[in-house]
Amino acid sequence: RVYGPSSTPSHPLATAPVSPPPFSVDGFVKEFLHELNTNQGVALSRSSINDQYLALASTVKNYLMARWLETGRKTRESQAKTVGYLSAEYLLGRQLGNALLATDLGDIAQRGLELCGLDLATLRAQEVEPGLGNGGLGRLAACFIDSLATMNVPCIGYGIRYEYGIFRQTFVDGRQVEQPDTWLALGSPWEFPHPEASVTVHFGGHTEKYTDAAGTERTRWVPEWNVLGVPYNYMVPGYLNGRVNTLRLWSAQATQAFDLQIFNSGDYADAVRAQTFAENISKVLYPEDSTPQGKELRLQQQYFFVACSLRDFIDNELEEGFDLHRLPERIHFQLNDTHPVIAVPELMRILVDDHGFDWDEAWEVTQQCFAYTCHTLLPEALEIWSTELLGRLLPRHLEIIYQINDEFLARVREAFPGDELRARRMSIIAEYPSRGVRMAYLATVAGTKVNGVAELHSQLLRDKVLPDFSELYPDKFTNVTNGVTPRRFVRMANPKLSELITDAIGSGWVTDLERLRELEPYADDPEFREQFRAAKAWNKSRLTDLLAQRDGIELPDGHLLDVMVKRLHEYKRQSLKLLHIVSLYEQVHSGAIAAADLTPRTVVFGAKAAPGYKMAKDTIHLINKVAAIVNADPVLEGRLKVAFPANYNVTLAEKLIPAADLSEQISLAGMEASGTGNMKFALNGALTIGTDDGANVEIRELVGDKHFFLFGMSEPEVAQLGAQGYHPGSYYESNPRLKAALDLIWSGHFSDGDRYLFDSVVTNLVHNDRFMVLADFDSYLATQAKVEEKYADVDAWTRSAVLNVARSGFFSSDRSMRDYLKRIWHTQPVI
Ligand code: B1N
Repeated sequence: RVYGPSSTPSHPLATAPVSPPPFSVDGFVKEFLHELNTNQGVALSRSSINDQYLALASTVKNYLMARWLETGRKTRESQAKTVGYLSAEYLLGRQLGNALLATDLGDIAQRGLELCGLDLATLRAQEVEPGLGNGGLGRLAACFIDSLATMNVPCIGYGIRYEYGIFRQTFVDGRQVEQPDTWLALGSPWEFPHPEASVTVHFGGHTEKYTDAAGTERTRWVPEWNVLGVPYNYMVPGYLNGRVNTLRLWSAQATQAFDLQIFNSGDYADAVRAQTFAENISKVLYPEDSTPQGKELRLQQQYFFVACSLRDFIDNELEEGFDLHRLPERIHFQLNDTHPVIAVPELMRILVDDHGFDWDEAWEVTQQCFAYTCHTLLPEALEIWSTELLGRLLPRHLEIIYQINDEFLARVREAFPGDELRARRMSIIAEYPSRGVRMAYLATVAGTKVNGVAELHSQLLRDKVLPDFSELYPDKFTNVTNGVTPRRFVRMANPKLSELITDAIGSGWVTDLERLRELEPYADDPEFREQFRAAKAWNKSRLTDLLAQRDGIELPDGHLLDVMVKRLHEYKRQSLKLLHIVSLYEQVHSGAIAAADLTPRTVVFGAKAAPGYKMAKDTIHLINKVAAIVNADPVLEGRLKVAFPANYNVTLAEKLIPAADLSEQISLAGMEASGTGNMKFALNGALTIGTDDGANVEIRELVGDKHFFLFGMSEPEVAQLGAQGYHPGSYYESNPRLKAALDLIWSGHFSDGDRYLFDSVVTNLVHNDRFMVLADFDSYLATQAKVEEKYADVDAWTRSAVLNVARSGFFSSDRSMRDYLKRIWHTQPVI
């Protein structure tokens, strides 16, 4: 192994710190050229942009290296408890800009590259972002590890190094077509593979009873096949604080034993197939969001990365001489949704089968090592693994889960004697519609804490999803409202606004976002407002340039920029935004309103649909069709425009969000667990039009009703309407404006006369409408009218925008991390 004392030689130089290159333009240039020549093997005059980007990345890494090694030493020495963040997704975004910011090398790099005749922005644009996540859940993990590094908290992020991340979205005739994300193709300068520290992960087979030397009956797992997990380390630099934490992502490889066995049977082709089979495990990210797929490969992925990660941490502990009974003092594993929950029986297996713990002792330790974050309320998003599949893939783990469940149900029966219905409801094993393991229940039983991701979500989690559990363990439940990193999403993405803020209140806000409060008085300062508008205008023109070059989209000047970017999902209600657009179009063409009376508005969509989610893909197709008609319409020229750049990702978000005037957060109340895009928009000075859902509730409370456009039913109203029976058809019949918009789509107006193309979308809304789009339509349009009224008053609008920034400091992921530290992990920064 590479880690640990056994591999540390005693030579005095062994612990000498490496020194970073000199922090000067000359030092930088020297290092850059050295990297270009020695790593890329080219002279500057013969180098490609990719060579230059890779050399620049290496140069910046060299500045971080001493700090990374020093962080490792300090953490070991302090013996502090570490946070082990277990997540199947990390949606990191580009690394270079963030590393330059964390090291304060931006200016030096820019000047140094200029001396070489190169342009920093061009090299930055060469980076392909690691898209190892789908949406909010993966991006949240990336924000959290950024905050922990910045706050000097020891953390190791564990996950999967997918060879293909989230697909690249293209549009062909308005339809989504997925292309593989080849993020590794041009080199991956940010990772450090350690094949010598690989871990073997077992699958399949059966279990056996045996009697050990002490005469105790024990169980062992006799697995059938295995794969290797190869760790790849990534630096997670804190902001200007010298700390660099580690993200360790696992890649699957065939083990030699596996190959040889088949190889010896003489079938070369089979041996190669075996290798492909093993490597499939980390091949591709499942592109589902909020609705996981119950596929065998997905369970393999989950167990693969969790087994590697536990093994990695535990082996290290043993090498450093720690006793596994003390594991809870050394680590708290945070389970990012149910995807890593198989870690619970895995830790039990390690302690009981591999280290001879007795069951109760092992359960005591295990229970203290985990906490669980739930990210959803959608029933279909709660993972249940069939016992047939689990038993086939992980027979020992299924036995352990049964035993955990037996003891848990005994406890339930003790607490509620005679209440057999309750015991059945709470069983970790579901019996209907078929036998399966409810991973959320397992996590709740096993963890020290269960948290939701916004106040409303945590309350609904307690009251509606896990009510029996919150009755049994009232103290287990807590809330931690999500947050976003101000480094990437304000300081880096919005340099003009950052400069303005820093000029006004100093630079402390970057690591202490509540200090944005000090901006409040500036909302009444006309000169500040003018500068604030200038920053917004700069962001819009930067976006205009980008979209022209990236997508051939032309953004008109001077429009209200109305942005809805997030995964395409029925509950998020992109269809409501679309009906708004269609209705404006219809009203103008039916003569109900004059085009000249419309507030000039450009609506920007960004959304990927899960490849198997038909309704979502149809909605994308319809948005593109409506956009084509609206944008080509001379009557609406200069008044209404719809832009749908393909392949929305972190990189695009960084340019799009700072340019927005209006943030669309229009999910049906009670459906969006938190949302984090909503926070990014508010922090960048957009006003929100939103329902009382997820973190919108807290945004509105903080920024104030006057600076937030609330519409739609509240969660209790939604529940009531559902209970009394919701009939979307009655809204269609009774609201002429709504009917006209839906009929226009139905008539084939946006589909070259084809009445059937979007029939499923419209029929679904009129006859089913699970997310009550029609019920909220009226309120949404009325509130959009208020948006327009306010937008006409430039000063009032800007004032509200400034106050949105000033009052959104709460939504820093630093604050989220402080809450986790206090309420869940009980660990301290290491200085
Ligand atoms: O997690 C985000 C929240 O801000 C969003 O409201 C929430 O929708 C999102 C299975 C998920 N919940 N569940 C998922 C993703 C992938 C997958 O395979 C579920 N993502 C969320 C952060 O808390």
